Amino acid sequence: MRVAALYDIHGNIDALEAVLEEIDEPDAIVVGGDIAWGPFPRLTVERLATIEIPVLTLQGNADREVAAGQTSAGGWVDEVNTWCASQLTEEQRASLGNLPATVTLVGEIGEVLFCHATPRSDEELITSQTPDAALIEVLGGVKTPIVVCGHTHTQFDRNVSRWRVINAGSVGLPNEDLPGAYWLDLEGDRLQLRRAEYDYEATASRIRTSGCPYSERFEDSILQPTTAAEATAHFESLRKGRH
Ligand SMILES: [Mn+2]
Repeated sequence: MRVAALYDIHGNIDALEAVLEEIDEPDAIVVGGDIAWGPFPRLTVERLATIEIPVLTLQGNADREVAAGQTSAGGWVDEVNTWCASQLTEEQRASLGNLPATVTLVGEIGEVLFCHATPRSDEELITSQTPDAALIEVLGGVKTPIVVCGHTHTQFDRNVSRWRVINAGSVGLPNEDLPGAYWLDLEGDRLQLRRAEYDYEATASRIRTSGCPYSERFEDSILQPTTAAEATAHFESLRKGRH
């Protein structure tokens, strides 16, 4: 079995195209949620619908919020959310609202559970630096030995207790040391964290004229992403604040 996991595309159609060009005839694609919220919501949703190999799509927090037309975050995030919702048809929004939270696949590597943030939540924060005890608490009831997640937009691959936890990274809005479209290639018993390149300057200029509010924020994060270390430290401080 070969599976390409494409997480957190976030309306970045060019990044999605770059990954689709790089993937080598997988048996299936798992789209790990947070599809439309970003500069090209409609193009992204429509492109995913044209893929001819089986696509299993999960719901991320942003998909849930775009479908509902509101976010819990408020501020600029909510403004972008309202705009994204306005770019989609009612049918496209309804389908974002109806996606499953998790999917499980079985391959040579064993059973793999795909979720957006954690198996129990579409917005809980876990990172490469989350202490083992906290991660074990999050994974408590999970029977599947391999868990693939996203949401925090930084790739990692770690073992804790009886689990292997992999963050597939973000296709469209990575928090990584280099720009790129980050994804996970699962082939047989091998898991490979990958990065595709595309023309970041061209994408940034395209975003500038997309009509998406706060377009400069998207341009900046594509040209010069928040680094993995900065993002991880930020998410760890938020995570500690919640517990
Ligand atoms: Mn998310």
